[in-house]
Amino acid sequence: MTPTAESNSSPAQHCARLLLTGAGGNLGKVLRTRLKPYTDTLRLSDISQLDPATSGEEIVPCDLADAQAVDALVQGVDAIVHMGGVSVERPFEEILPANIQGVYNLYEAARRHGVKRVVFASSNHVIGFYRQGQVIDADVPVRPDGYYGISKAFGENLSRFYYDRYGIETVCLRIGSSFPEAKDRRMLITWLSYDDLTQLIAQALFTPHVGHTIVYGASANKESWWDNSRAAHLGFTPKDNSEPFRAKVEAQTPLAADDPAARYQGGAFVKAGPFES
Ligand code: NAI
Ligand code: 15L
Repeated sequence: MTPTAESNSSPAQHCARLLLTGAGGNLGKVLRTRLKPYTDTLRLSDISQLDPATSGEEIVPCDLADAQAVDALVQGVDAIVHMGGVSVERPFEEILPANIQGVYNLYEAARRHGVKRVVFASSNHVIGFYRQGQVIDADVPVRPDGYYGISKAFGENLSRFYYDRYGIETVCLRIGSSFPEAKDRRMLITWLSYDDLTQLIAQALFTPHVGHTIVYGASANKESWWDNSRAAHLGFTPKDNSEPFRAKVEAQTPLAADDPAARYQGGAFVKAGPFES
């Protein structure tokens, strides 16, 4: 059984100190509660101010772009769930420090402090320029749909290097759309419920041998563009699906068929920019 926030994790799904970056973000706030059963101490970090620590928590504020601060942040943890960074398409100058320098700082700190497992929040925007309807697995060449997607591809490649060179295991989660509800037609396919996200992270943290794994993060939706057979060893078995949102979504006027947001898997991200002032 996969533990939930209401049940205790099994000894095999538990660690002494777990670091969650991006703890002040949308998913970070959800995971702050849901990851507690998996650890004695949940170390929470963000560049933004967090609610004060409660029992079993510690707060370590940190800018991921600050190498020294990241080194201190990572010291003493057993595993890392890395959700922090810029989470949408933005000018490259904003992406660079948080997502590129930041993920490098994190892996360098993990190497120095002997952390052996990272769960990295990648994104579907690594493959955003594949056509909607095309089914792809995690071995296809990346086709990022912007600087944000490029930064996530960098994180995937960096983590592969840190596995090959230093044996740090990483599961890269190519998360689809993790929100309370599927909000549009694309999200009927890309939606990942919070319960399924939590299960995916637990499997990524505690499956014994993951090496370097890339897995798509979507619930068991009626339609899927993503084939997770390459990540079957994680045993990720999504339980939810987006059908409860279908009627509300299908009442919306559809995008024109030739709208790039309706043609490509990355949706509206493929139309963002350029960012000249
Ligand atoms: P979010 O934007 O709500 O949270 C990101 C957090 O990172 C924020 O609290 C922000 O303050 C923090 N952050 C930004 N720059 C930072 C820096 N330089 N140093 C330290 N912290 C910094 O994003 P959300 O939705 O919670 O996503 C979490 C992660 O999952 C992100 O990495 C995002 O790219 C990824 N993801 C999320 C998806 C979703 O559907 N929510 C889909 C695909 C990927
Ligand atoms: C992402 O990577 C973003 O972080 C999130 O805010 C959504 O836009 C999601 O992808 C998506 O593609 O729906």
